[in-house]
Amino acid sequence: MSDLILHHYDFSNFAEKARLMLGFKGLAWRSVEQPPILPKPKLLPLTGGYRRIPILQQGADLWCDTRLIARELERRVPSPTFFPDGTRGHGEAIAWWAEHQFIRPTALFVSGINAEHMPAGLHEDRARLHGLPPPSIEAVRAAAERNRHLVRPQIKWLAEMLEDGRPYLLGGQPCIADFAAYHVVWFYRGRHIDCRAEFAPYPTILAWRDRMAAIGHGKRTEMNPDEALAVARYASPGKPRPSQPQDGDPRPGELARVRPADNARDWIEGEVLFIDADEIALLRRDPEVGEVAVHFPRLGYDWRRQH
Ligand SMILES: N[C@@H](CCC(=O)N[C@@H](CS)C(=O)NCC(=O)O)C(=O)O
Repeated sequence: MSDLILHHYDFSNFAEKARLMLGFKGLAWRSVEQPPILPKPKLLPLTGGYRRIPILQQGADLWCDTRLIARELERRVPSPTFFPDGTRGHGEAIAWWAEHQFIRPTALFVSGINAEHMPAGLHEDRARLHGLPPPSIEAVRAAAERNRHLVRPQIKWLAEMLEDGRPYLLGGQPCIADFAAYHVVWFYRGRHIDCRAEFAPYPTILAWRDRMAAIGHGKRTEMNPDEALAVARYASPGKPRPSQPQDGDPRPGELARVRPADNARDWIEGEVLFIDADEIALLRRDPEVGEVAVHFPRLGYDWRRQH
Protein backbone atom coordinates (compact mmCIF):
# COMPACT_ATOMS: atom_id res chain seq x y z
CA MET A 1 0.00 0.00 0.00
CA SER A 2 1.41 3.39 -0.96
CA ASP A 3 2.17 5.89 1.78
CA LEU A 4 1.69 8.89 -0.52
CA ILE A 5 -1.62 10.63 0.10
CA LEU A 6 -3.08 13.30 -2.17
CA HIS A 7 -5.67 15.68 -0.72
CA HIS A 8 -7.74 16.93 -3.66
CA TYR A 9 -11.14 17.11 -5.32
CA ASP A 10 -12.04 15.91 -8.76
CA PHE A 11 -12.76 19.19 -10.54
CA SER A 12 -9.63 20.97 -9.28
CA ASN A 13 -7.31 21.67 -12.21
CA PHE A 14 -4.19 22.02 -10.03
CA ALA A 15 -5.12 18.63 -8.57
CA GLU A 16 -5.33 17.27 -12.11
CA LYS A 17 -1.74 18.39 -12.58
CA ALA A 18 -0.72 16.52 -9.42
CA ARG A 19 -2.67 13.39 -10.42
CA LEU A 20 -0.99 13.36 -13.82
CA MET A 21 2.46 13.97 -12.28
CA LEU A 22 1.90 10.95 -10.01
CA GLY A 23 0.92 8.97 -13.10
CA PHE A 24 4.03 10.13 -15.00
CA LYS A 25 6.21 8.86 -12.16
CA GLY A 26 4.32 5.54 -12.15
CA LEU A 27 3.27 5.98 -8.50
CA ALA A 28 0.52 4.45 -6.42
CA TRP A 29 -1.25 6.89 -4.09
CA ARG A 30 -4.12 7.25 -1.69
CA SER A 31 -6.84 9.71 -2.64
CA VAL A 32 -8.47 11.85 0.04
CA GLU A 33 -11.37 13.95 -1.23
CA GLN A 34 -11.59 17.38 0.39
CA PRO A 35 -14.33 20.00 -0.02
CA PRO A 36 -13.78 22.73 -2.64
CA ILE A 37 -14.82 25.54 -0.29
CA LEU A 38 -14.35 26.39 3.39
CA PRO A 39 -14.79 24.98 5.98
CA LYS A 40 -12.26 22.19 5.50
CA PRO A 41 -12.20 20.60 8.96
CA LYS A 42 -10.28 17.51 7.83
CA LEU A 43 -7.58 19.49 6.04
CA LEU A 44 -6.76 22.61 8.06
CA PRO A 45 -5.56 20.72 11.19
CA LEU A 46 -2.86 19.27 8.94
CA THR A 47 -1.77 22.48 7.26
CA GLY A 48 -2.43 25.07 9.98
CA GLY A 49 -4.63 27.15 7.68
CA TYR A 50 -3.32 26.54 4.16
CA ARG A 51 -6.53 25.67 2.33
CA ARG A 52 -5.52 25.27 -1.29
CA ILE A 53 -5.65 22.02 -3.17
CA PRO A 54 -3.78 19.78 -3.87
CA ILE A 55 -1.61 18.82 -0.91
CA LEU A 56 0.69 15.82 -0.80
CA GLN A 57 1.05 14.02 2.50
CA GLN A 58 3.44 11.33 3.66
CA GLY A 59 3.21 10.52 7.35
CA ALA A 60 3.43 13.82 9.24
CA ASP A 61 4.85 15.79 6.30
CA LEU A 62 2.65 17.91 4.06
CA TRP A 63 3.81 19.48 0.79
CA CYS A 64 1.77 22.47 -0.36
CA ASP A 65 1.60 23.68 -3.96
CA THR A 66 2.13 21.66 -7.12
CA ARG A 67 5.41 23.47 -7.75
CA LEU A 68 6.86 21.88 -4.63
CA ILE A 69 5.00 18.60 -5.14
CA ALA A 70 6.77 18.29 -8.52
CA ARG A 71 10.17 18.67 -6.85
CA GLU A 72 9.25 16.15 -4.15
CA LEU A 73 8.10 13.56 -6.68
CA GLU A 74 11.26 14.18 -8.73
CA ARG A 75 13.35 13.49 -5.64
CA ARG A 76 11.60 10.16 -5.10
CA VAL A 77 11.50 9.08 -8.76
CA PRO A 78 14.10 10.98 -10.83
CA SER A 79 13.25 9.25 -14.10
CA PRO A 80 11.29 10.07 -16.21
CA THR A 81 12.17 13.64 -15.32
CA PHE A 82 10.02 16.77 -15.19
CA PHE A 83 13.16 18.84 -15.80
CA PRO A 84 15.17 17.55 -18.78
CA ASP A 85 18.68 18.99 -19.22
CA GLY A 86 18.80 22.04 -21.42
CA THR A 87 15.17 23.12 -21.09
CA ARG A 88 14.71 23.53 -17.34
CA GLY A 89 14.58 27.34 -17.43
CA HIS A 90 12.17 27.36 -20.37
CA GLY A 91 9.98 24.79 -18.63
CA GLU A 92 9.82 26.68 -15.34
CA ALA A 93 9.07 29.98 -17.10
CA ILE A 94 6.28 28.50 -19.22
CA ALA A 95 4.84 26.85 -16.10
CA TRP A 96 4.89 30.18 -14.25
CA TRP A 97 3.05 31.85 -17.16
CA ALA A 98 0.48 29.04 -17.44
CA GLU A 99 -0.25 28.94 -13.71
CA HIS A 100 -0.66 32.70 -13.30
CA GLN A 101 -1.49 34.51 -16.53
CA PHE A 102 -3.26 31.71 -18.40
CA ILE A 103 -5.18 30.07 -15.55
CA ARG A 104 -6.81 33.19 -14.08
CA PRO A 105 -8.79 34.30 -17.18
CA THR A 106 -9.42 30.62 -17.96
CA ALA A 107 -11.01 30.08 -14.53
CA LEU A 108 -13.15 33.22 -14.91
CA PHE A 109 -14.17 32.23 -18.44
CA VAL A 110 -15.05 28.58 -17.77
CA SER A 111 -16.63 29.19 -14.34
CA GLY A 112 -18.56 32.13 -15.78
CA ILE A 113 -19.97 30.10 -18.68
CA ASN A 114 -20.91 27.47 -16.08
CA ALA A 115 -22.14 30.11 -13.61
CA GLU A 116 -25.38 28.29 -12.76
CA HIS A 117 -23.75 24.89 -12.52
CA MET A 118 -21.02 25.48 -9.95
CA PRO A 119 -21.32 24.04 -6.41
CA ALA A 120 -23.34 26.22 -4.01
CA GLY A 121 -21.26 28.99 -2.49
CA LEU A 122 -18.33 28.56 -4.88
CA HIS A 123 -18.48 31.97 -6.60
CA GLU A 124 -18.70 33.74 -3.21
CA ASP A 125 -15.87 31.64 -1.78
CA ARG A 126 -13.57 32.27 -4.75
CA ALA A 127 -14.29 36.03 -4.72
CA ARG A 128 -13.38 36.14 -1.01
CA LEU A 129 -10.22 34.15 -1.72
CA HIS A 130 -9.14 36.92 -4.12
CA GLY A 131 -10.17 39.67 -1.67
CA LEU A 132 -13.27 40.67 -3.70
CA PRO A 133 -16.91 41.17 -2.64
CA PRO A 134 -19.42 38.37 -3.45
CA PRO A 135 -20.44 38.70 -7.13
CA SER A 136 -23.94 38.43 -8.65
CA ILE A 137 -24.56 35.61 -11.14
CA GLU A 138 -24.84 38.31 -13.85
CA ALA A 139 -21.38 39.63 -12.93
CA VAL A 140 -19.92 36.11 -13.07
CA ARG A 141 -21.52 35.59 -16.49
CA ALA A 142 -20.29 38.94 -17.79
CA ALA A 143 -16.75 38.12 -16.61
CA ALA A 144 -16.89 35.00 -18.82
CA GLU A 145 -17.27 37.08 -21.96
CA ARG A 146 -14.53 39.54 -21.04
CA ASN A 147 -12.15 36.75 -20.19
CA ARG A 148 -12.89 34.74 -23.34
CA HIS A 149 -10.98 37.47 -25.18
CA LEU A 150 -8.03 37.16 -22.80
CA VAL A 151 -7.72 33.39 -23.16
CA ARG A 152 -7.87 33.30 -26.95
CA PRO A 153 -4.49 34.91 -27.69
CA GLN A 154 -2.87 32.70 -25.04
CA ILE A 155 -4.39 29.54 -26.55
CA LYS A 156 -2.85 30.65 -29.83
CA TRP A 157 0.59 30.86 -28.14
CA LEU A 158 0.23 27.21 -27.15
CA ALA A 159 -0.64 26.30 -30.75
CA GLU A 160 2.40 28.26 -31.93
CA MET A 161 4.66 26.40 -29.52
CA LEU A 162 3.48 23.14 -31.08
CA GLU A 163 3.30 24.23 -34.72
CA ASP A 164 6.56 22.60 -35.86
CA GLY A 165 4.98 19.21 -35.07
CA ARG A 166 6.86 18.56 -31.81
CA PRO A 167 4.92 16.18 -29.56
CA TYR A 168 5.43 18.22 -26.37
CA LEU A 169 5.95 21.91 -25.64
CA LEU A 170 9.73 21.72 -25.37
CA GLY A 171 10.53 18.71 -27.51
CA GLY A 172 10.19 14.97 -27.61
CA GLN A 173 9.27 14.32 -24.00
CA PRO A 174 6.83 15.90 -21.56
CA CYS A 175 8.36 18.30 -19.02
CA ILE A 176 7.06 20.56 -16.27
CA ALA A 177 5.79 23.07 -18.88
CA ASP A 178 3.44 20.43 -20.33
CA PHE A 179 1.98 19.50 -16.94
CA ALA A 180 1.42 23.16 -16.05
CA ALA A 181 -0.22 24.06 -19.36
CA TYR A 182 -2.16 20.81 -19.58
CA HIS A 183 -4.20 21.27 -16.42
CA VAL A 184 -5.31 24.70 -17.65
CA VAL A 185 -6.43 23.19 -20.97
CA TRP A 186 -8.10 20.30 -19.07
CA PHE A 187 -10.25 22.81 -17.18
CA TYR A 188 -12.05 23.81 -20.42
CA ARG A 189 -14.11 20.64 -20.31
CA GLY A 190 -16.19 22.67 -17.84
CA ARG A 191 -18.44 21.38 -15.13
CA HIS A 192 -21.60 21.20 -17.17
CA ILE A 193 -21.07 23.34 -20.26
CA ASP A 194 -18.06 22.23 -22.27
CA CYS A 195 -15.73 25.06 -23.37
CA ARG A 196 -13.34 22.91 -25.40
CA ALA A 197 -14.59 24.39 -28.69
CA GLU A 198 -11.95 27.08 -28.03
CA PHE A 199 -9.33 24.53 -29.12
CA ALA A 200 -11.15 23.38 -32.27
CA PRO A 201 -9.06 25.64 -34.59
CA TYR A 202 -5.87 24.02 -33.28
CA PRO A 203 -5.52 20.28 -34.04
CA THR A 204 -1.96 20.33 -32.66
CA ILE A 205 -3.28 21.37 -29.23
CA LEU A 206 -5.92 18.63 -29.34
CA ALA A 207 -3.33 15.97 -30.21
CA TRP A 208 -0.94 17.23 -27.48
CA ARG A 209 -3.79 17.31 -24.95
CA ASP A 210 -4.67 13.70 -25.77
CA ARG A 211 -1.03 12.63 -25.44
CA MET A 212 -0.87 14.27 -22.01
CA ALA A 213 -4.18 12.73 -20.89
CA ALA A 214 -2.89 9.28 -21.88
CA ILE A 215 -0.21 9.53 -19.15
CA GLY A 216 -2.96 8.71 -16.67
CA HIS A 217 -3.11 9.05 -12.90
CA GLY A 218 -1.02 6.13 -11.69
CA LYS A 219 -2.66 3.80 -9.17
CA ARG A 220 -5.30 5.62 -7.11
CA THR A 221 -6.93 4.08 -4.03
CA GLU A 222 -9.54 5.94 -1.99
CA MET A 223 -8.87 6.85 1.64
CA ASN A 224 -11.11 8.35 4.28
CA PRO A 225 -10.05 11.85 5.46
CA ASP A 226 -10.08 10.68 9.11
CA GLU A 227 -7.57 7.98 8.22
CA ALA A 228 -5.24 10.63 6.76
CA LEU A 229 -5.47 12.62 10.01
CA ALA A 230 -4.66 9.46 11.95
CA VAL A 231 -1.65 8.75 9.70
CA ALA A 232 -0.27 12.20 10.60
CA ARG A 233 -1.07 11.73 14.29
CA TYR A 234 0.82 8.44 14.55
CA ALA A 235 3.84 9.60 12.51
CA SER A 236 6.61 12.13 13.12
CA PRO A 237 7.94 14.51 10.49
CA GLY A 238 10.80 13.09 8.42
CA LYS A 239 14.37 14.17 9.14
CA PRO A 240 14.98 17.38 7.14
CA ARG A 241 17.87 17.79 4.70
CA PRO A 242 20.57 20.26 5.86
CA SER A 243 19.21 23.82 5.57
CA GLN A 244 20.85 26.46 3.39
CA PRO A 245 19.34 29.79 4.48
CA GLN A 246 19.79 32.72 2.06
CA ASP A 247 20.83 36.21 3.22
CA GLY A 248 18.25 37.51 5.69
CA ASP A 249 16.38 34.21 5.95
CA PRO A 250 15.16 32.88 9.29
CA ARG A 251 17.25 30.02 10.64
CA PRO A 252 15.95 26.59 11.66
CA GLY A 253 14.43 26.87 15.13
CA GLU A 254 13.20 30.47 14.60
CA LEU A 255 9.48 31.21 14.57
CA ALA A 256 8.08 32.36 11.23
CA ARG A 257 4.87 32.60 9.23
CA VAL A 258 4.29 31.88 5.56
CA ARG A 259 1.42 32.61 3.18
CA PRO A 260 0.67 32.45 -0.54
CA ALA A 261 1.48 35.72 -2.31
CA ASP A 262 -1.37 35.57 -4.83
CA ASN A 263 -4.60 34.35 -3.20
CA ALA A 264 -5.88 32.53 -0.11
CA ARG A 265 -3.46 34.75 1.81
CA ASP A 266 -3.85 33.25 5.29
CA TRP A 267 -0.68 33.06 7.38
CA ILE A 268 0.55 29.66 8.56
CA GLU A 269 2.71 29.83 11.66
CA GLY A 270 5.40 27.53 12.96
CA GLU A 271 9.03 26.95 13.73
CA VAL A 272 11.38 26.82 10.76
CA LEU A 273 12.38 23.20 10.31
CA PHE A 274 14.09 23.49 6.94
CA ILE A 275 14.94 26.33 4.60
CA ASP A 276 16.84 26.72 1.34
CA ALA A 277 16.46 28.77 -1.84
CA ASP A 278 13.49 26.71 -3.04
CA GLU A 279 11.62 25.62 0.06
CA ILE A 280 10.64 26.62 3.59
CA ALA A 281 9.16 24.05 5.97
CA LEU A 282 7.44 24.94 9.24
CA LEU A 283 7.05 22.61 12.18
CA ARG A 284 3.67 22.99 13.89
CA ARG A 285 1.91 21.33 16.74
CA ASP A 286 -1.82 20.74 16.43
CA PRO A 287 -4.12 19.27 19.10
CA GLU A 288 -5.68 16.93 16.51
CA VAL A 289 -2.65 15.68 14.60
CA GLY A 290 0.32 16.39 16.86
CA GLU A 291 3.59 17.53 15.32
CA VAL A 292 3.56 18.03 11.55
CA ALA A 293 5.92 19.63 9.01
CA VAL A 294 4.28 21.85 6.40
CA HIS A 295 6.47 22.50 3.35
CA PHE A 296 6.05 25.47 0.99
CA PRO A 297 7.90 26.59 -2.13
CA ARG A 298 9.65 29.98 -1.84
CA LEU A 299 8.52 31.37 -5.19
CA GLY A 300 4.90 32.51 -4.95
CA TYR A 301 4.98 32.68 -1.13
CA ASP A 302 5.76 35.38 1.44
CA TRP A 303 7.32 34.86 4.85
CA ARG A 304 7.84 36.99 7.96
CA ARG A 305 9.60 36.43 11.28
CA GLN A 306 7.14 35.74 14.07
CA HIS A 307 7.87 37.89 17.12
N1 LIG B 1 -0.08 27.45 -6.80
C1 LIG B 1 -0.98 26.48 -6.24
C2 LIG B 1 -2.40 26.81 -6.68
C3 LIG B 1 -3.44 25.86 -6.11
C4 LIG B 1 -4.85 26.35 -6.33
O1 LIG B 1 -5.10 27.53 -6.58
N2 LIG B 1 -5.80 25.42 -6.22
C5 LIG B 1 -7.21 25.76 -6.28
C6 LIG B 1 -8.00 24.57 -6.80
S1 LIG B 1 -7.66 24.24 -8.52
C7 LIG B 1 -7.71 25.99 -4.88
O2 LIG B 1 -7.13 25.54 -3.93
N3 LIG B 1 -8.79 26.74 -4.75
C8 LIG B 1 -9.34 27.04 -3.45
C9 LIG B 1 -9.80 25.85 -2.69
O3 LIG B 1 -9.99 24.74 -3.23
O4 LIG B 1 -10.00 26.00 -1.49
C10 LIG B 1 -0.55 25.08 -6.67
O5 LIG B 1 0.25 24.96 -7.64
O6 LIG B 1 -0.89 24.10 -6.00
